[in-house]
Amino acid sequence: MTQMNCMAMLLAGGEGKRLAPLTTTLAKPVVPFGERYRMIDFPLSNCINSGIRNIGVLTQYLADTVHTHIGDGGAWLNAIQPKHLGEIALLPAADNSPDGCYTGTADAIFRNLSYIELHDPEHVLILSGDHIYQMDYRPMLEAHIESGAAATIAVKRVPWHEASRFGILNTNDDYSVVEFEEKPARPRSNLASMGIYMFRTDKLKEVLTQDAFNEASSHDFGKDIIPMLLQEGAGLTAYPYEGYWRDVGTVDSLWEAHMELIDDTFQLSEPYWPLHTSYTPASTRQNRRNALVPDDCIVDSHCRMDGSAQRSIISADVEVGKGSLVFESVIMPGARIGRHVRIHKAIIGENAVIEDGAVIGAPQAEQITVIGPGERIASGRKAVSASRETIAALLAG
Ligand code: ADQ
Ligand code: ADP
Repeated sequence: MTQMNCMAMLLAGGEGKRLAPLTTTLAKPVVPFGERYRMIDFPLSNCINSGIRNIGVLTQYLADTVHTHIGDGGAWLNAIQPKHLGEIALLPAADNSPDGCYTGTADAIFRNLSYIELHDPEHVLILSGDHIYQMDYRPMLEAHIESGAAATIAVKRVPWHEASRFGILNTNDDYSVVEFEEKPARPRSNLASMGIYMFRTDKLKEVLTQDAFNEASSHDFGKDIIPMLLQEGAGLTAYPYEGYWRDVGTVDSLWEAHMELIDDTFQLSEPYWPLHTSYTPASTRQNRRNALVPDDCIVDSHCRMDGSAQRSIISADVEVGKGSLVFESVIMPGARIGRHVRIHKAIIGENAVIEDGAVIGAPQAEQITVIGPGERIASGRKAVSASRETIAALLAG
């Protein structure tokens, strides 16, 4: 693939309400993942590893938190040779839309068509900022070019009980898309759109311009653009992806993806597919007690682990005090866990402080307990997510 025939536009402006309280002070794409990465590191690294080095990052909600993480893009662009080739450009709604906001994902790209024209690629890859996967986009581009499609959608089978949170489609044997429904209440298939689209640039411009003048449209790829392409009979092809992929837009899926990481269902970084990030641990001290940590945990080398843990992620710059037990939980970077704390089935946000003797979550809890970034749980306090029964009882009055 030559440098110039494909560029990427990465949608990183969504609010991520379903990840609250992790997204109260952070945009969803920069929510931590693994022991020292953030979600957006996955699509950015995938681009760099696939040879795509011109990337526009569209930001809106808490845009500064994304901008701070990306900086000048050097962490990704300079990770492989030749250094400084290409660019990662920040495209905030505040600067690129007349009223200072993108009204939807399609509007976000529409408002930045001039940025795409500047690079003049033949194809544009549209990506989300909240997916955990290691995908080589080159075979998708090849399949897209070979089929001659106006647009190609990456697809994957998902568990049936999750199908209604995705765009669901049906294809012919040749992978041409014959049916598409965005988040159907009663899905007729479990073949899901991964929200990853490869467009011929001329077709992208045409369809976005047409959509911009449609007042009835919500200017969203899943709700408006894909159904419109299908309706007008434009060539729409599916590209089946076999590797690990997870949309981590909900607390449950974020926790489950971390447990899959522990179970070795996938690796964060492979020699042939490195994961790059700009995060550098604040503490320079290496954790010498790592040898004592059981195999079923991922413990960053820059943390202070004086407690015990099972099936958990202990991130960079975390401190866990003596006598504390962390079970099936994710402790995000910089969190401080005091002594004799019990944590079960929880996600502890960045820089949260859990004081001595506090109890977070419960062994048999149905729900994941989430402590927000910077939140403080006082000594001896209990914090447990309400069970479904309790919530049902509260709602019933
Ligand atoms: P959702 O995941 O619901 O469905 P959406 O909320 O539109 O997709 O977000 C997609 C990406 O765009 C996210 O990275 C989000 O942060 C970003 N985004 C949202 N609004 C934005 C805005 N105004 N400006 C900039 N960025 C914005 C989509 C598809 C489904 C598909 C799933 C797969 O619509 O068909 O199945 O992705 O995860
Ligand atoms: P949630 O977890 O709340 O579903 P998303 O980021 O996925 O969070 O956004 C939900 C919906 O709201 C999507 O359809 C998205 O396009 C839309 N949306 C998100 N942010 C904005 C925004 N700033 N302006 C307009 N629409 C938005």
